[in-house]
Amino acid sequence: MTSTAQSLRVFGTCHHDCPDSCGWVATVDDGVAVKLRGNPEHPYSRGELCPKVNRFLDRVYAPDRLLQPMLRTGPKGSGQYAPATWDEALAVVAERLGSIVAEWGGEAVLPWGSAGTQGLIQMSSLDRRFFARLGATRQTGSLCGATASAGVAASFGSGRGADPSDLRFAELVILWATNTRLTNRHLWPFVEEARAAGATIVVIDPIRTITATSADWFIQPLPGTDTALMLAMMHILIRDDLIDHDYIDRYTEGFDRLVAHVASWTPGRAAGVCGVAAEEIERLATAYGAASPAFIRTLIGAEHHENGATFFRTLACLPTITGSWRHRGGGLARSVGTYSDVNVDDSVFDRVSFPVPERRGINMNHLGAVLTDPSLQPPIKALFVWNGNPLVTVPDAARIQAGLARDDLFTVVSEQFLTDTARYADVIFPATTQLEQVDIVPAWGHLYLGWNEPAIAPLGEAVPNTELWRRLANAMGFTEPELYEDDETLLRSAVTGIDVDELRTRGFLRLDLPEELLPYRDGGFATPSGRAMLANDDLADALPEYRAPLESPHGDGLLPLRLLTPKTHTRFLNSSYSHLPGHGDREAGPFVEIDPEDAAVRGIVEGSPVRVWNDRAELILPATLSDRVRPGMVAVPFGWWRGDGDTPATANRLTSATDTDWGGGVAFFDTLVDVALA
Ligand SMILES: Nc1nc2c(c(=O)[nH]1)N[C@H]1C(S)=C(S)[C@@H](COP(=O)(O)OP(=O)(O)OC[C@H]3O[C@@H](n4cnc5c(=O)[nH]c(N)nc54)[C@H](O)[C@@H]3O)O[C@H]1N2
Ligand SMILES: Nc1nc2c(c(=O)[nH]1)N[C@H]1C(S)=C(S)[C@@H](COP(=O)(O)OP(=O)(O)OC[C@H]3O[C@@H](n4cnc5c(=O)[nH]c(N)nc54)[C@H](O)[C@@H]3O)O[C@H]1N2
Ligand code: SF4
Ligand SMILES: [Mo]
Repeated sequence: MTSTAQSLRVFGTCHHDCPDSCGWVATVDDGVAVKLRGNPEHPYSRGELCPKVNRFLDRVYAPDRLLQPMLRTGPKGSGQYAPATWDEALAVVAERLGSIVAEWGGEAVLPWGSAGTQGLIQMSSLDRRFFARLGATRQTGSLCGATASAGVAASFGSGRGADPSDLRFAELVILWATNTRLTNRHLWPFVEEARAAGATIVVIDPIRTITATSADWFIQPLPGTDTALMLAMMHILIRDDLIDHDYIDRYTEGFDRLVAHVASWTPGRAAGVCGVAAEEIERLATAYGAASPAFIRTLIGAEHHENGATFFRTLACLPTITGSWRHRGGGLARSVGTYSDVNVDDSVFDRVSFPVPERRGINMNHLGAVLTDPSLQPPIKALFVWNGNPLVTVPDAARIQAGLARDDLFTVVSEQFLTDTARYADVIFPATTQLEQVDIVPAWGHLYLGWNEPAIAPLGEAVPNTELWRRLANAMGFTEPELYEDDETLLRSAVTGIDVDELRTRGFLRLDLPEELLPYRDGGFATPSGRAMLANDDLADALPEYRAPLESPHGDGLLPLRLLTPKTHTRFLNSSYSHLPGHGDREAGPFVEIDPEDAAVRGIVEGSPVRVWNDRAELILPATLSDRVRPGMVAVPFGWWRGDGDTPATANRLTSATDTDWGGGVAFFDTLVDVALA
């Protein structure tokens, strides 16, 4: 922190659920933040933020920020509230919660928190202790990341991979199921660095994204079919001996079984599954095998399929049989979040001295089903939502809406804005933004920890999440001291081997890891044998198997079009910002992208209002005819919310909440719809 006569400059770190965790500098005049810029010293984000956060101060000081507790006065969803004091609102919660727990037991309470902030303590810390003390149902599952991690772990014993920025040393970079320029934009300069040094950039995505149009080579498989493509690549790599026998002998197990398994996965067979020509698969495999080294970058997109974990497990085999792990610029990178374990141990937040009863777990992705399940014992009678907007971001959202509308459900939401979810709350507590709260931000796209110093005092009566849990504990009459730890104590209790004061002064510090990460150069996989498992007998499929999506029924019948609902807008962060004026895409409104062939047979022209429907919901959207999608599929951007509680534009009303194969994730990209003129 530095100051001059007029203004203060305060280091912070972006809290958004985004791999980049950019460093920033806030300029504060007389207690008011007047400027927010990227911290030019930050080694990864290098002084740049993004189109969303360049205007973060508009969000912080938005006229519709929630700055007081609110009690519902109208019907659920109507958005009618009266302001209340903290004492009044806490008393309402304590009274309702007390009687619910007395009548139904603690498990009638469901916590639902996501990653609205991914700061160490404001994402999740005291909430775990508070809900353990209450004996509430445990939140399990994951909307993001766990399936990818579990998939890689099925091959490597852990989800760990390469440092993404090492792709600058590669000769061939495959951006596989990731929209780098949109979702991970600060990695793009490293991609350009590789290209400037002669690398070829390949994008593999069913959608011709802005990243695809910036690549040298774009491959467009049908959604959910990549495993077939990978099996055929391995077929070719083995057939043409583009593999590293020494690496395979020393550091892997199951290779002979893999060889036998991929023998039938000819390029022709894979072409029939994924809709990529056999010659293109040949070229891809050959380029991958010949490059020294070749780097694969993937992130989250591909996990949201019924075969999502299998995608990652199979992908992990590619750099392993080619031995590209030996080289900087080789291997496979996904989230590097777990590397922060070297300096951060968030399990301290689970440590309590009081006895905690056995508690059931409920997968956060099943929200719609559990809120509407009359047979659930005990039923969910109280729901807490913070750091998330599930009515927009969780699949099967029409069912969630029906659940939230239940008169006998007591819903508490902590928010910065009156989101579609918050409109169903009985009690709303106002939440601070990152400018108003202290935290340490572990990153999942790079290897630096970020410090976040509060730049301004909390606006109105907003409080950080940690303070909310302390106030709720107090209102409930709980006395255990670990429920009341202050933020500084929480932060210091969870970090080790790092000088917190230095982190605070500099704004960021690299994790205590070698400069050259090279996690599997000499084997060292986290499996029982220390070898990468090309076959894994603990899985239902010992060898990576292509399984067509929708093998398990989920009510989509035989509708003809596959619906993808990915992140599309540079100015949205999941559902955040979509209601703020000036965040551009808002005015354009949501739309459905359809291939001209699929449009023509339905009499649809550019701009036609169309019904996009399945048995879960129907959206009426303008059609955009586009070669960004291929025939047989359509795309609706994710993240819109309308703010009147009716959420007609939310893509997740249509999506499937089916589980992924393993890992606790959700397969919302395996959704079938049909489209017709409205
Ligand atoms: N601007 C912006 N940035 C963001 C976000 C945001 O909302 N807006 N969200 C942040 C979050 S929470 C996350 S998790 C990351 C996600 O970062 P990414 O994983 O990069 O993004 P996604 O859009 O989830 O998915 C990436 C791509 O996967 C493709 N895809 C879907 N199914 C398949 C498939 O079967 N095969 C292949 N090959 N590709 C497939 C989609 O078409 C999409 O283009 O982005 C983060 N960054
Ligand atoms: N169809 C479809 N569905 C998806 C995805 C997709 O690509 N397509 N992506 C999935 C992915 S990868 C993810 S990560 C999820 C994201 O799902 P969510 O995490 O629910 O999404 P956000 O829209 O980021 O909601 C975060 C909310 O937290 C609030 N918030 C921010 N900071 C704080 C704070 O400090 N305290 C409190 N109390 N609140 C705060 C914000 O105002 C915002 O409303 O969505 C998933 N759903
Ligand atoms: S949202 Fe992502 S890219 Fe934008 S400032 Fe935050 S961390 Fe950086
Ligand atoms: Mo995510």
